[in-house]
Amino acid sequence: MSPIQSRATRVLLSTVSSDSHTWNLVFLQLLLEERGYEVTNLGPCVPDAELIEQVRVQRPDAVVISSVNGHGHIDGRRLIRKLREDGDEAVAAVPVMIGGKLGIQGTAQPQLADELVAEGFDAVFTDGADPAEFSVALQRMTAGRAGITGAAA
Ligand code: B12
Repeated sequence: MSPIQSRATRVLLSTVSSDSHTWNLVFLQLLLEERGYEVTNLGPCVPDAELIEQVRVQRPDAVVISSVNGHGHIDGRRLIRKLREDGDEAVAAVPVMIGGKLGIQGTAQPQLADELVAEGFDAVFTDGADPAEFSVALQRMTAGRAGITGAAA
């Protein structure tokens, strides 16, 4: 008889294709790992196709996108459209959040969050968003997705 084991919630962490900043990713990886998530960090300047392929291969419970160079709202929009249009239903439906410094006007662009949600993101954290909301949103997005690795024989 093999025991039933629940597994850690798996997060694919990435930035967008234009963004070479890395400490935001390191910070988020450590934060998530500290909270018990299993994190794969794809690093800087990730092409859309590579990110989508990693979702296909790794089947994460959630994707967290971080961008701080100011192009995040443009790259993010393009990326989420491609992801949501993917022919693989599981890829297209993966929960995705984006956060960081997504535009170049700081907190003066509050409409960006609504626009990105309308494009398909499940949650958006613009500059100045409450960090406590991050954990709550991630838990909500991944609720029930952390699966069972073993089955009772
Ligand atoms: C270091 C740095 C660089 C380094 C990066 C080196 C590296 N390997 O990472 C270099 C020199 C390469 C660089 C380049 C550029 N940079 Co730069 N850089 C910075 C700097 C000084 C620090 C960034 C950093 O490491 N912060 C530490 C990490 C831990 O914090 P963070 O990035 O702010 O992330 C936090 C939050 O944003 C939030 N967060 C981030 N992502 C997410 C995601 C979610 C889901 C959530 C909930 C929260 C969240 O949580 C993090 C922790 O608190 C900032 C200015 C600053 N003081 O922030 C500018 C800054 C990010 N850079 C900026 C710019 C414009 C550029 C360039 C375009 C400059 C240029 N003209 O070439 C290029 C872009 C290159 C590219 N292709 O992306 C601007 C972005 C402007 C904006 N968005 O409004 C900033 C803000 C400087 C400024 N004030 O103008 N940069």
